[in-house]
Amino acid sequence: MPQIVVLTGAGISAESGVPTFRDADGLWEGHHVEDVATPEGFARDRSMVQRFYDERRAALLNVEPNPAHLALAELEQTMGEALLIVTQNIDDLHERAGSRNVIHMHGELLKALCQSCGSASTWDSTLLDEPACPLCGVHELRPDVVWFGEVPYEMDRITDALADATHFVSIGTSGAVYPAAGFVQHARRHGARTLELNLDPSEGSHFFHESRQGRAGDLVPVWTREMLWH
Ligand code: BJW
Repeated sequence: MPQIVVLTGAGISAESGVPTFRDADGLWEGHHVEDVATPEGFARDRSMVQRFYDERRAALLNVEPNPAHLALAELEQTMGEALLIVTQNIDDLHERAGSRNVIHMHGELLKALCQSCGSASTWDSTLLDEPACPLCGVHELRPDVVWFGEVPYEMDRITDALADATHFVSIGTSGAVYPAAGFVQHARRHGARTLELNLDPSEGSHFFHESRQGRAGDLVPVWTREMLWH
């Protein structure tokens, strides 16, 4: 049985209407990344960052999984736990498509993290109004997402899965952010066949055995059919 690790990035959700991060103007929905995706930016202007994530959380209600998310969920129905999705995305579109074996290495928009007691709670409303933590009652909640300089979630489980993988597939990520950008080399060193599916060649395209260019909604269903016929 093949062991597949799929890494997904913003490009897989682009056709669902979720904006990617690195636009031509270098801004992310009008913001500099260091202002909204660092602990320092949060300390400087807490309200602005809370509002930014509140707006993205609300926007999630108006988007749906696209054929790329659905094809991965269908592949999991056949492969079970032999397919692991490691997503850098904080949306819940993989889960809504039906995928269950998913690691959110950069956290989840629909969770709030208490800076006082450290617990994560399911969260679908706003944080700008500084609500109390449901567990400890302190008003110190922040989005449960991983900013620059913070350690991504479940790194041990991810590196073990990469070492065991027979196939590593990267979908819709620019390869500009570590440690995810280094996963291809780790998997390849341990013998995995590596494939990139992206609109443009990513920064690390040359590390892959194969790179296919196009929209995720077109490329992913073709690749999953190849795996099912394997
Ligand atoms: C399509 C498409 C379609 C479009 N179909 N494709 C110097 C050198 C090396 C590293 C560092 C360095 N200085 C600092 C670092 C480390 C730093 C880092 O990498 N910095 C870089 C800027 C260099 N990394 C960190 O700090 C990380 N932590 C860390 O390293 O801890 C140490 C440690 C690690 C491991 C073990 C122990 C300790 C943390 C990184 C956190 C990143 N956080 C963010 C925000 C999350 C919350 C939120 O979403 O708001 O994560 S930043 C942002 O970038 C977000 C994304 O997940 C991440 C990656 O972006 P992604 O997904 O690749 O999106 P884009 O927009 O860049 O690309 C989209 C791609 O899709 C493009 O290629 C398009 O062409 C394509 N596309 N439409 C297919 N339809």
